Amino acid sequence: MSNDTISIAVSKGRIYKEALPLLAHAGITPTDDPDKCRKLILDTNDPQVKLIIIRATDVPVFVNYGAADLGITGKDTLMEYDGSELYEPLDLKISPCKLMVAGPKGEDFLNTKGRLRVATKYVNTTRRYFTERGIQVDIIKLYGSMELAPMVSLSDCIVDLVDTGNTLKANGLEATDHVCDISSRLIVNKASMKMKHDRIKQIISQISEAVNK
Ligand code: PRT
Ligand code: MG
Repeated sequence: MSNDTISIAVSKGRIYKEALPLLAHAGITPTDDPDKCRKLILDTNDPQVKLIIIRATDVPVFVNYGAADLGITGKDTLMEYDGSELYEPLDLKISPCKLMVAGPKGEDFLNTKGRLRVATKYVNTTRRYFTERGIQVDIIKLYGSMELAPMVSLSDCIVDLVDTGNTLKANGLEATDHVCDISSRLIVNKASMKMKHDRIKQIISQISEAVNK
């Protein structure tokens, strides 16, 4: 992409949809609909700005390597990614939820199990959380449907995102401990911040205005 183009990697799905009004406030409106076309790079009304629509976990990777100047993804994803070339200047306050420990309803698994088996997509955050509390755990990495793990005795509990709690409830689970609050963040590649400073600063301040409106 040309040197004066700004590319923004956005997590597809709910974060993309909730980010649209914030981007619009910064004068960025996609002219393609990712639900209707197969394009991975979307044009916008600003010929200098492109949106790259990718999986949440890939957003910090693209931005860390400078393949995108800016990125929008969940704090849950960012906590798992160890990138040295990223700034995180803005909490966008969209797609909020909580990262929670959850287990079979009514079971005191923290105190009755020996070495706890925890199924999660969030391996690093989960390890940090239990280590800080002096609790020894075996972590089982899953890529989805974590709620299933305790039901089939794959694990004693899970660490997963919870919004309404309906998914836990429907699967006989309950949240027991709060790991942290989650929302989506704007991230910036450090070199891009230097080289495209004026335009990026402008985008950050316009989005920030929309967040705090
Ligand atoms: O299955 P698919 O990947 O398409 O959808 P997804 O539900 O995983 O959401 P996606 O990928 O579009 O967006 C994921 C990002 O959205 C996460 O990284 C979070 O930052 C943010 N987010 C906010 C959530 C939720 N809320 C959320 N509730 N991501 C996932 N969920 C899931 C949760 O994992 C659980 O399975 O929704 C279910 C719980 O919802 P409740 O309302 O039943 O508690
Ligand atoms: Mg997902």
